Amino acid sequence: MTVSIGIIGTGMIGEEHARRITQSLTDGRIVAVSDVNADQARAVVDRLGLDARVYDSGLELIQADDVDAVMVTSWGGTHEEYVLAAIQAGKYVFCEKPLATTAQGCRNIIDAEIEGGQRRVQVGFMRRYDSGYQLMKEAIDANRLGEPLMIHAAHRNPTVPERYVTPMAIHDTLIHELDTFRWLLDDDYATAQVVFPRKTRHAHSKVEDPQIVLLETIQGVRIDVEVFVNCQYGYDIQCDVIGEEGIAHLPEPQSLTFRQAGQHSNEVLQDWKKRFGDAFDVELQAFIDGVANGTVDGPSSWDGYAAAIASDACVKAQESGQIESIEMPDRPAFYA
Ligand code: NAD
Ligand code: ISE
Repeated sequence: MTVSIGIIGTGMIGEEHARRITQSLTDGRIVAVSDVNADQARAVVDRLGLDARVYDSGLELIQADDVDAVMVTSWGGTHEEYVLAAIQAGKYVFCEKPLATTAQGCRNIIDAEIEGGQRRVQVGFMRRYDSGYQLMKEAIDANRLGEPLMIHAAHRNPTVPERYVTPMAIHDTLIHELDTFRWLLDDDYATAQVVFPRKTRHAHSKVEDPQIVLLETIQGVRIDVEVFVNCQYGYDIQCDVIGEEGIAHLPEPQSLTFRQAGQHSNEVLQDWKKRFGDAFDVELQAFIDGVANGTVDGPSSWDGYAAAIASDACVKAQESGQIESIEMPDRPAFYA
C-alpha cells in the first residue's frame, strides 16, 4: 500500500520530511500541502517537483478524502488543533515535537485518542531512532552498566533566531532530552531545577543562555543537562550515562579526522538536519509502515504528554529558581 500523506507547515523540517518521503523512503507519497504562508507551500511543491494539491487551510487538508495520514510540522503552538482535527477525522498523524506546548494541550489529545479507541499519533521524538542512543538503551537494558546513577548531558546549538526566548530552551530544545532520558531509563521525573550561569555575550536580550537543568527521576537518578543555544562552534549533543559498574558515552557522529597544519582535529556538525538525518529516515519509515499496517506504535501521545509535564515544571523552575516537583499520573492501559 502507498500511504498518501498531507503535510501542514512546509518550513524547514516540513520540507526536509517531504524531501525524504519523496526521494529516500518507500511506500509514502505527498499528495497535499498547506502552510499559512501559501507561497512557502507552493515553493516547496515546485522545489521538490511534488504532485500535490496546495490547500488554503490545514483543517481542509485533514478532511481531504485522498489523505490517509497527516504530518504536522507547523509551529509548536498550532500542533494541538491539527492533531485533534486529524484524530476526529479518523486519520493517522505524525506530529513534530512538541505534541502541544502545554501538558493540558497534550492531555486533550490523549483524551480524544482514547475516545477514538485506536492509537493514531506518533510524536517526532526522533532520538529514539538514532543508532547511538539505541546502543545506549541496549546496554542499559542488558544491565551492562549496572543500575544507572547519573546522566551528564549537553544540547548545544550554534545560534538561535530572535524569536527564540528563554522558555523555548525547555519546550523547544530540552524537550528532546526530557523524552530521551525517560525512554533510556524507563523511569519518570520527580523534580526539576534550572540554574543560570553567567550569560554569553552572543545571546540576544530575550534568551538566558546557557542554562543548566537538574532533574531527579523517581528511581533517584540525577541528571544534569547543559542547554547552550548560542555556543557558536556547532551543533553538539552529548550524553554520558553513569552506572554502578560502567559508563556509556553517546557515540560521536562519524567524521574525518584531520592531521593538518600542526593540528589533529575532527569536524563538528552545524545543525540537527545532518546530526539526526539517519534517525529521521528510520522514524518516518516506521510511521509510514505503521499507517500501512494499521499499527502506529512509535513515541505516543502519552510520551508527548509525559515530556510536556516535565517541560512545564522546568519552565516553572526557570521562573521560581526553586526545585519544582513533578507529578506524573498513572499511564492508561491504552498506552501500555
Ligand atoms: P519553520 O518556521 O521553518 O516552519 C514552520 C512552518 O509552519 C512555516 O512555514 C510557517 O509558515 C508554518 N505555519 C505556522 N503556523 C501555521 C499554521 N497555523 N498552519 C499552517 N502552517 C503554519 O519551523 P521549523 O524549524 O520547520 O519547525 C517546525 C516544527 O518542527 C516545530 O514544532 C519544531 O519544534 C519542530 N522541529 C523539530 C526538529 C527535530 O529535531 N525533531 C527540528 C526542527 C524543528
Ligand atoms: C529544534 O527545534 C530541534 O528540534 C532540534 O533538534 C533542536 O536541537 C533545536 O534546539 C530546536 O530548536
